[in-house]
Amino acid sequence: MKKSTSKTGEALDPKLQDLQRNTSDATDQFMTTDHGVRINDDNNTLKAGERGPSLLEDFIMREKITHFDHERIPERIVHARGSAAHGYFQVYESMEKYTKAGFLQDPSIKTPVFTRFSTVAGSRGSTDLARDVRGFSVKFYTQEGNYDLVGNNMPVFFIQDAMKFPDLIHAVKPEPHHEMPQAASAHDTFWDFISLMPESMHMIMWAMSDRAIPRSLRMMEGFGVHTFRFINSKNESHFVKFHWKPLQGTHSVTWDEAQKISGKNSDFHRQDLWEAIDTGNFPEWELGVQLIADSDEFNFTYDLLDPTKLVPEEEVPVTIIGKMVLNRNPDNFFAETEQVAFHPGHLVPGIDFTNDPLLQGRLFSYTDTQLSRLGSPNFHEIPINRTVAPMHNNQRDGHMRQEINTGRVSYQPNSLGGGCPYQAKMKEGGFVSFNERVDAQKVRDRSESFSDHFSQATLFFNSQTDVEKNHIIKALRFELGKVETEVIRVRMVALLNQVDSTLAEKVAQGLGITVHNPEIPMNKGVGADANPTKYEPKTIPQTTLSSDALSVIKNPTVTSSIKTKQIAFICADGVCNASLVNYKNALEKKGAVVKIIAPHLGFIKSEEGKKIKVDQSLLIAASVLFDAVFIPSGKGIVDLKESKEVAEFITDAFKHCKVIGGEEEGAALIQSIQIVKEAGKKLDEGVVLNKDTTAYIKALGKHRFWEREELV
Ligand code: HDE
Repeated sequence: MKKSTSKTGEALDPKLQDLQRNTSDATDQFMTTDHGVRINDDNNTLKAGERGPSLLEDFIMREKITHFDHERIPERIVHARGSAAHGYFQVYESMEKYTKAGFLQDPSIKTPVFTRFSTVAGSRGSTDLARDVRGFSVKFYTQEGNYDLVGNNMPVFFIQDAMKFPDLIHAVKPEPHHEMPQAASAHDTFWDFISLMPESMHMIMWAMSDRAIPRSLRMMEGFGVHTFRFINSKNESHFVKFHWKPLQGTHSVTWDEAQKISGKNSDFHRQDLWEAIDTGNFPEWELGVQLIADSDEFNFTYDLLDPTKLVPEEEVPVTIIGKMVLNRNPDNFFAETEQVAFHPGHLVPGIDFTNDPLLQGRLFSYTDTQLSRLGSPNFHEIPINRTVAPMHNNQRDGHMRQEINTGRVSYQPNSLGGGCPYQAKMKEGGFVSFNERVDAQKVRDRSESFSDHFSQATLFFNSQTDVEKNHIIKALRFELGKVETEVIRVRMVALLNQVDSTLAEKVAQGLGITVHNPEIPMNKGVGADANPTKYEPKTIPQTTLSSDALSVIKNPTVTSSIKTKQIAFICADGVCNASLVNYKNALEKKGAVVKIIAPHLGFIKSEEGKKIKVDQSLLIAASVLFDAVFIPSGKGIVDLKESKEVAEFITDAFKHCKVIGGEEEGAALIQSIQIVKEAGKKLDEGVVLNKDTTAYIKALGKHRFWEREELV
């Protein structure tokens, strides 16, 4: 076993390293078979004569091909497309008052984590920039066992009961007859289902918002979604909602950009995460909790067990309790990112579930799915899944068992093994479920307290800025525009009308229909729905409340730091080196990443005769892959006036409200682009022409100039 330190991160805990880095390094080693026999020829099969048939006895060739034939395992049914990294979590202050969880007690302890981000609907090879929810799963390797916080980048979910999950996923996945479309909810079956599920309306607002198209996996919030419990050493319970707040700020791209990025670089998010960690710009999130006393359970207008509801931060503030830093890329995608098995039921003492019926169903699903995905109940022995806590029990055998259990005892109680392994009392760290009183009749039903499907959807819509509202309207027009069955659109617009009448009207306008088409009854097509009236949208007074934390643009986690922002410098032979270097140095000093883009790869020659290395040619680069663009001065820049790629670059950057800067010839070139010309005097401060580097950097700190959308 190789003992190594991370290339960019901190030295690993040696114990964790042994358990989880079952790495092998072939440097200076002979090639062997799987069984250690040195291989003499890896290029030719064993044949009867040079031109003769291959021989069955060629065990070397058979072993190689057999292994290859079995290289694939089933991808995850949901969240198949993912990217992950190692890091650590550290609590700021002891949380002893609320929880006895060991990793939340001591601020000096760094608990190793492995965090996997994912999209939900697409297959393993699908694009990163699909409009979708993002998974946000964190495995904490604590001294008391593994704790998994398996959340999303949105704080609520589409459905209230696990029973509906297969239906939701069947509806959103590519349609079964022709397997289209890939990684997209913009098709009939998804919206058919949603239009008959009013409980999904709050989540639909999130999924149609910019949250569904993040700029980077590093720039997303994360949420535990369900309400959990913290349990302290006195066995007192508090309800808890988990939040991850990115210290890089929360940012999104526009839908037009997302679609173009999918074409230009479908690994955009994966590459961004990898490169940030590789270059030492470790992404960081703070962990926040909303804590609610047990006695306050019923003091809300919604049910804490309902996963389609959030607790507004204005009602219960988020207390920041610690920080996660991701500082090491995986060594091997398959061994780590693909084989990691998360489970909301991986708990440690001090954290417990609630009766949220969606969470309860998940507790069954995650082990069950690993059995078919990883193929054996021994998936906990795969290095990435191993606990760092001592592990002893009487589970035995099964496919691919790694551990060699010694002795004759594999049962409890026993006297032959001295009663080992012992059960642990609560004070010895044994997990004891919270002793919640449950006194009820068996029913297959839903609580009446889950029946308001619209108030928080309205709250979310109310909380958005006009720009964000507009993005939601456009997203709905796009998605429903791709739906071919008219009745589905009509039903959807009627549901949206329960959320916000202006929203419904604007979406309807785009679809060329009217709200409330009286000829089509709401539940037509519902078929054998056992209880259609229950699912029929109820008209309820629309709330006027709003919450700033729900808007990305108003979000307090937005930072003005320009660290890791990608800036395209459009250059050509004859660029002014002084102008280029002045800006490049100023930006790099603040942590931005500058790439030199020119008509051809290799080198260009500046006005001053200096050789400048080109990072990307105009053929490969595109505005959508960058956060901002700058064109330096220089006589040679004038030649770029005829370039269609440059015109498209600036036009897209302008349309997507990005910062555009230029000096002298560069500024003149920008002003000559049609879309900039048309804006005339109405140019905003994001177009920084013939100003100093400070003005450009200040503009970059704003991320986007959304007011420009009106001009476009
Ligand atoms: Fe999952 N979910 N889920 N889910 N989920 C899986 O587990 C499931 C739900 C989430 O990076 C699967 O190992 C059911 C909510 C994430 O590896 C599967 C229900 C939330 C990931 C599964 C839900 C999530 C998964 C597929 C309804 C947000 C990726 C492969 C009761 C809080 C984990 C696997 C990773 C993965 C089932 C609902 C988040 C099939 C039955 C709500 C982030 O077991």
